[in-house]
Amino acid sequence: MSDTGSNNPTPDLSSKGETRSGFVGVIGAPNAGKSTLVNALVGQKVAIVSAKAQTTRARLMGIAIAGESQILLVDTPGIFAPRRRLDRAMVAAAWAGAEDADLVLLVIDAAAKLGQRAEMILEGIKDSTQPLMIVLNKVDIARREDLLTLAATLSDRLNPRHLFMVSATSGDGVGDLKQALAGAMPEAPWHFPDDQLSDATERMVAAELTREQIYNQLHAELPYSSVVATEKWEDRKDGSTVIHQQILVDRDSQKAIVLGKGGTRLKQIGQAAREAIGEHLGRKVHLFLHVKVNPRWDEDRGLYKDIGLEWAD
Ligand SMILES: Nc1nc2c(ncn2[C@@H]2O[C@H](COP(=O)(O)OP(=O)(O)OP(=O)(O)O)[C@@H](O)[C@H]2O)c(=O)[nH]1
Ligand SMILES: [Mg+2]
Repeated sequence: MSDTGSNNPTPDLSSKGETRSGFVGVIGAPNAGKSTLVNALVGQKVAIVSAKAQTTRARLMGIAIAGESQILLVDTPGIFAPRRRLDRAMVAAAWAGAEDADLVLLVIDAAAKLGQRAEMILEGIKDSTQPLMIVLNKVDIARREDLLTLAATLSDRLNPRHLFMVSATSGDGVGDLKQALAGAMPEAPWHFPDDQLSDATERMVAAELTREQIYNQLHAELPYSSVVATEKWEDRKDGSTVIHQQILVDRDSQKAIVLGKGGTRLKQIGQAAREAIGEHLGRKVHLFLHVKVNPRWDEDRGLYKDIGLEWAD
């Protein structure tokens, strides 16, 4: 993942009017591959990814550079019919990511049917005023005839500026997409230093990396019933960092699952997360995970701020 807060100055090409920079709202149904695609465009992992739907919870910006263009990719939570307050906040964050953008990039899972969720999004963006590009993702596992039908249907209904067929995992077609995005950015000075890859703070990234392990190592509904909060962060003189994170779950039975037999599951989650966080920070990390039951974490305003979400009424 990227490092943030760099002090490097932005190259001063702006005075000659040569640079381009703008925001791309990356939206789509859960699991369409938005975060994988943002990582592929940036060229580094800035967003966590999992095989489970509803992995991304808050907006996160990944920064890609192509020639003189700085492409600010706003990865958003998948759009679905919200139930809980957290769901509402996630869906609101997704639409806000599209509203504020210079261009909307709609990501469709070409290996799945255009379901109810995709329909909801098509309805939602049909009247948006920004230019639209469509990505049919997962071409590596989609059927060719489905791709052609899907492309025709979507072009007909949404009249996008471009439609791309890509595989975010293999990288197929991603270069062409990046070039098109670069060319579509408005002329503007770069908004961020040229070595910054994301807008997430180290704390947020660390919490996300632990959550990614929860998604990867635990099954069923558990990931959706949990949240990772940072309790304590200490950068030590010896160059290492001590991080205490709390994993909040809804129920006692879930706490038992996260802990595993004799605490083995939590240990594995902690080990994998510590390695990932250490690699991201580029220094030694001491990670302490605490599991706490709080059936009302979903209603805790402070937590929303912690994970980068607006409180949804
Ligand atoms: N075969 C294949 N799998 C892909 C591709 N792109 C993404 N995936 C997989 O699809 C799953 C979901 O990917 P994510 O990037 O987390 O999807 P997302 O749209 O960000 O999902 P949410 O954050 O839940 O909305 C992961 O298992 C990815 O590895 C692709 O091009 N081909
Ligand atoms: Mg995602």
